[in-house]
Amino acid sequence: MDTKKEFFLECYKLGIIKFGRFTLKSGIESPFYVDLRPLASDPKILKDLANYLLEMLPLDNFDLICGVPYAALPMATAMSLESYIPLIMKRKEAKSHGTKKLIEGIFSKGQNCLLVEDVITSGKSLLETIPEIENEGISVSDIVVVLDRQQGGKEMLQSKGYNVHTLFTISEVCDILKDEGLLMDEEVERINDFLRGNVVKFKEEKRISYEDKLKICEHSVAQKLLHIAIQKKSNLIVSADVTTTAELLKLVELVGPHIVALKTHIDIISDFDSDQTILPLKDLAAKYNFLLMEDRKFADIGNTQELQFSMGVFKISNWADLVTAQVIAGYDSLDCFRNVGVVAILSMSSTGTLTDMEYREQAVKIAVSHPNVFGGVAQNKIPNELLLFTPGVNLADSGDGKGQQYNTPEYVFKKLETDFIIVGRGIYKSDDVEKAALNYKIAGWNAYENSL
Ligand code: 5BU
Repeated sequence: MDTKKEFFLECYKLGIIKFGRFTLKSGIESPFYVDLRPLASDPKILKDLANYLLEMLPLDNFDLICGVPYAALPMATAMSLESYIPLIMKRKEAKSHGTKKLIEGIFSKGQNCLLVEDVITSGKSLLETIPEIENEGISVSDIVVVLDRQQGGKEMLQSKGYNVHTLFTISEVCDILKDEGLLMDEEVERINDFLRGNVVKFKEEKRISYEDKLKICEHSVAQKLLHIAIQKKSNLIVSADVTTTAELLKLVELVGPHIVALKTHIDIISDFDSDQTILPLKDLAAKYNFLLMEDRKFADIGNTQELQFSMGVFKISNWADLVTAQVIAGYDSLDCFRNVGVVAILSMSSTGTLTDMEYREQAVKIAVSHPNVFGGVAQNKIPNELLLFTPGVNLADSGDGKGQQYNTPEYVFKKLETDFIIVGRGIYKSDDVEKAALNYKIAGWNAYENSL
């Protein structure tokens, strides 16, 4: 094995190139991602790298060395130490006080400086850096780069009269990795496609089926829901946001055969009565084989939630199979939900919701680690070990004028890989409630199957 190849493989072990699917700053999707900063953490590699780079260069031409911040700074320093060519440093931004200098170190006008860069892509950032050095009266004739991503940067700079020396190109690196069995043909093809300037096609990741979910979602309520979904060929949850017991029971008679769960806001039922409301509801749940999901969105300290869950008028703990809860009060606040499954609110469907990415990340951490939680309500993908419930689903409308935002079943299955759709007004406000429920059931099931 030649030594340059061996050297690259040593570098590769530090994790400087990753293959997969990455979104670049430009928004373009790339099949690989390069970050050479880890090289500086291995002194032997950094020293060898400096020597490899120096070997390629007409060293007598240079009075100074300068690295483009930040990744190339340690590389330029190491090259200076190995070659005794003095180092200057370029700031990323001029100091806001004092000398306002952009270039630090000892230099004089007319000197020629070797510029060091870790990776060259389009060459645009180098083109911005060079004048900042030239403005100090220093000339730049040569640029040395560790890895050329082969996206036109080298050619562009050469056309402007700069000599660009590159240690590795991405094609060369792919060949080495392919030889070593570290890269599959398919990946190499994708990379070549990308380098040719084509939009790269990644295999659409497939969502996992309800059968596979059964293997990873162990909570008993998750198991029950998944079994019902498979049995009834339905992923529909109807949100029964009606306000009297009679309306509620009438609605359930119509939608019961088509749903996996009925979602209630039990506190909007004006004539609530445990015997009149809950007993018949439980009978219907047994008759049509669906679960009862109380969308209480608990959001208090554990002690208060415990009381809200089991006491008061509604005694939710007596009848709900699953409840929704915020995780805002922290992990321990969820301990009180015994003998019930908890679906954590991870993000909301309404305009201006505060559930930004940072919140969601923290919320997901609690949800996956708490044994009472088996699912999440969200408008985004969540880890496979949780079941995803998505409200804000409507086939006819895109919003309700009060902040609600709707998507279609097709969209939420394909894009969010949801497991269950929650539909309220799309069904209970329909002229033909039963037909609407059946339509949503079919649309949801087709969307699920299409997303597999
Ligand atoms: P709709 O009529 O389909 O818009 O009803 C949606 C239901 O889902 C309603 O009961 C809401 O309280 C519930 N919901 C929601 O719409 N969006 C969310 O982010 C959450 C719950 Br959490």
